[in-house]
Amino acid sequence: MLIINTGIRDPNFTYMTGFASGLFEGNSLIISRKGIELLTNSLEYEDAMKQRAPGLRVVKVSSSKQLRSLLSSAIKGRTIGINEDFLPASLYGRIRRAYGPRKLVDASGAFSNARMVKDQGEIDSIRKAARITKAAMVKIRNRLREGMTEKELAAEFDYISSSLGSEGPSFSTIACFGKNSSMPHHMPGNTRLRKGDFILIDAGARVQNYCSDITRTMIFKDNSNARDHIRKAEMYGVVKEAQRIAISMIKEGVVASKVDKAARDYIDGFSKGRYRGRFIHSLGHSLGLEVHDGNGLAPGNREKLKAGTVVTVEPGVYVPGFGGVRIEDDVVVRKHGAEIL
Ligand SMILES: [Mn+2]
Repeated sequence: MLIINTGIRDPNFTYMTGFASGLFEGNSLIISRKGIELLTNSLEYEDAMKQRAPGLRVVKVSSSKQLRSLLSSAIKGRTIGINEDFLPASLYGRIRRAYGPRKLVDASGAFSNARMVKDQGEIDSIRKAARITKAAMVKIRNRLREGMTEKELAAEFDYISSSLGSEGPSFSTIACFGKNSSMPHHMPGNTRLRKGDFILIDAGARVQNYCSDITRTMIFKDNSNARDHIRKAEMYGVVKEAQRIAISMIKEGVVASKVDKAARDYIDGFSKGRYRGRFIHSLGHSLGLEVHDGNGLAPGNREKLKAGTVVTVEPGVYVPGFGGVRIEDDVVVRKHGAEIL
């Protein structure tokens, strides 16, 4: 198999090397029955040698001619697995033309299967990342002030998260005020925080490259409009209960779509269907080196949950023009239940 990074690292490069730091721009990884070989350059060589695990051979390539000859001898006439989910079409074409493989086959499925079930070290990293994000969610409460913008809140959240030990956000922090919270992927803008507003924060940290993904929804101070406040509290309660139902069902062997359905049925059936159809995305996704690391708790997913898989559980209720509530936690599927990270 051949993994080639572009300006960003292929997540499978990270998976195979375990490298926490360094960019390894344009570097190649050749994986064969003989072992793993990293073709790097003088820019990254020291970083590679420092982090090198036993079994990884590091080759410092000093010229493009040398690189071409190394790649050619590895590829020519052979069937090569590549990651079609990552490799740009331009690079794919160049490999085919320049190195004459017998065949290029997609290995992305094999990688995602291997990555799906986590070992204890991987789970520990996700747990640390989840704890950082949850601690930041608590700390941010003291920074909330009337008139602040969503952008300011997102920036302060990222600062707190970094100071608690995150290597960086696992995706762009989502912060929504008021009715903006009815849009699940709203990007923080210049909307200012007002009394009685929903505050929805969806954010994640990275530890040893592993991601967390947590959402919390709050109501900012009390609202003079008591009817709106009761409605918001009700929405929160519905989502919280849907999440509880879903988490209580999760264990090894349960069909993924059934967990989604249980949460969805509860939301749809609440109070004669007051929120029917207001849960507009799937219940959760697999989490790991990437925020969306593979199949998850989605309506169409007939797979049975495997022990050691990490998934998000994130029901939501969205009422356009009014606001939305989402609550998201990360859990490990275990033999007899879910472990909340
Ligand atoms: Mn998520």
